[in-house]
Amino acid sequence: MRKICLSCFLLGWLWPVSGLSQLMLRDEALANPENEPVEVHPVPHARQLKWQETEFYAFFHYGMNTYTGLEWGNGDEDESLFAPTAAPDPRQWLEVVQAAGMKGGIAVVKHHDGFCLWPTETTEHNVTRSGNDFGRAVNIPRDFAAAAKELGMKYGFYISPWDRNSRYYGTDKYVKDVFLRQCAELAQYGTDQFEMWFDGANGGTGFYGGERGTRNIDRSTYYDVPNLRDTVHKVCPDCVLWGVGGEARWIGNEAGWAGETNWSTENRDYAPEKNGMYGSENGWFWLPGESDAKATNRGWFYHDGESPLSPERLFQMYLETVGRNATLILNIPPNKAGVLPPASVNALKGMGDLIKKRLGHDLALSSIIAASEVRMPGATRNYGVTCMTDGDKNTYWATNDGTTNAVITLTWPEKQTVHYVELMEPIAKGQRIRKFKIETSEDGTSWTRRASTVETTTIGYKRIIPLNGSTSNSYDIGYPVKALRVTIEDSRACPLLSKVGVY
Ligand code: FUL
Repeated sequence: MRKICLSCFLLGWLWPVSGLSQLMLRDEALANPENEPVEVHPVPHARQLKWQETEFYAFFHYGMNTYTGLEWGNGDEDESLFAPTAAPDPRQWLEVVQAAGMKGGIAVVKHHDGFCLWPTETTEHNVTRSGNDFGRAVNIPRDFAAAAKELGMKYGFYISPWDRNSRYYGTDKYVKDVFLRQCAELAQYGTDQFEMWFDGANGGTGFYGGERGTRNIDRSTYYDVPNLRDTVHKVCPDCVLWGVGGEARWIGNEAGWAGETNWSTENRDYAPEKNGMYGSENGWFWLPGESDAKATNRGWFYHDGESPLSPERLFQMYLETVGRNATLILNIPPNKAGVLPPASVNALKGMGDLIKKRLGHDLALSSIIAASEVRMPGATRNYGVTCMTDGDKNTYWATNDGTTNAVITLTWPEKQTVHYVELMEPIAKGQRIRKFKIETSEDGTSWTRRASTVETTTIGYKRIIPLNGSTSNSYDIGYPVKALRVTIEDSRACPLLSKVGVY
């Protein structure tokens, strides 16, 4: 020890000071040759990143309840009640939602009633005992996954952990021999599932193999979540386990609404109904929000007489979820023939048209863009302003370390009419920005603040700001602008943006 200290001392004494600092500089440059900003932790797992990029996808509640008219079957329904009036067509489901701009979908393959929409070996309560040939031929996970792959869409399954039919529910045997095996069986239809939806509704009254009664479980321990996650990830490495699985969080309501301030970080003991909508700035885990909402006016399952919400209302939901750093999983129930009814098809098409019309033509691409500061480039990459308009999610504009505010200005040779501003952070580096504002100018010199009633706090993966401040009446005549500026007023570390869009 003494010897080491002595040699350190001698080295320090003999080594010329400039030589030592040069060495240190060289080492630092070697450690970070691209001058990349350091992450602000927690950061998303690679599978959470891919999941977030799915942004907007469908939920399809179809099953025993479609034929009984219930929302929560008790588990004692006779299998013969499942009797589709035609061959269910998951490809039609996905084609319709793809036309509305969705990138994928999640099919319910077992709801709380325990009836399985594929020929499982784990229970007799499945399609093979259904009431007609159409029913007996059903295999939703197989057909849904195959159609998604053909259409280039993402797919996943809702498989209810709670099973009101199983006699084993409440025991370890259920978790091991029924539930985990069912999850494993689903992998035979595809291992590239992007999400498994593990519903938070768990335990209560049910049929339970004829014993009937109430079975309560402690959902924080019962499903052996670490083992569940390992088991699923071993076969489906990109599959995010929503809800009980703890890799994405419920937004806390079923209204298609996320908080204007919405952090993707959370603590394990958070209360969904209270802070699901907002997340926690200093949360310990990356736990991004997903908003589940109905596109129709009745239940999650199909009910005779139901009607879809208007395209305007659905567009509002889009702004209030995808536009607020959450993903939107929008439910459209297939009917008794196993297809999406014409009224829903039209409403979704209307929604898709609004998204395309209002957010499809990015005026930022024809602007001259400048920033108050640009980070020093690295050996082969730069962090310049064009990184925000190049359409490449892997490039981003950045400031130097130590800077936590900046101004980005977009100018057009001719006046433009603008309605929305879209901002995206490269969240692989953590969610950083905590306050910003947007202003427009008609002459390039005097500025007016827009969306002043909106909390312009977090951005996250994506934020869409209606400049008139209203998501329900967001498409008015728009503002004529010669220039628009985004001022980042506070950030947890140097701010980064991978996109600025203006519509
Ligand atoms: C809830 C369930 O209880 C509903 O039936 C539905 O599946 C919804 C998406 O999640 O927790």
